[in-house]
Amino acid sequence: MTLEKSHEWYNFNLTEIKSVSIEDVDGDGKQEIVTSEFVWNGTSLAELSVWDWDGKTLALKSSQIWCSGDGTCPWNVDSGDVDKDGVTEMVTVGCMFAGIKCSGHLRIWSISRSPAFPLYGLYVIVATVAIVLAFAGAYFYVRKKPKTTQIDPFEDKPVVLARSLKPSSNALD
Ligand SMILES: [Ca+2]
Ligand SMILES: [Ca+2]
Repeated sequence: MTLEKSHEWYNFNLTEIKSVSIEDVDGDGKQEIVTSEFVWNGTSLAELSVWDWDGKTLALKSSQIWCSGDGTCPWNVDSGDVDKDGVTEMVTVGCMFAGIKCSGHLRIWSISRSPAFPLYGLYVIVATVAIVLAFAGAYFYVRKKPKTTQIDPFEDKPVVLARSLKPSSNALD
């Protein structure tokens, strides 16, 4: 077994990683490492972190800390497109104190996607310009191409419409 990467970090006084999930949670076609952490800064906090690992560099892409009550702890996280809308959800489950009782605590998260329209709009503009240029090129090509003969409808034989481009020696005659 080969260790590819080791990363240690803390937030506030205490950070405990409780669980991990691997999924493409931001829709960029690459899988992320999703972790849930218990964090303590005098109050119990929960943290959800999304990491990018490209084989060389581990980078934190997104994180969220929250407190929903005393003893908040995200014991587990899993990811998937739960509602089949094309966006991957991250689901954290854990516990918190509600009064004197310890309650289950489930949250559903997602990463907002940048709208695809700007890129789509760019494609439309490029395609439109290409089509206009193609038509313009074809138009000027056809116009510049000299017509040499045309059938005379009355005599039913070819007549010469375009003569030689060389100036005639008796052009002024
Ligand atoms: Ca991704
Ligand atoms: Ca979804």
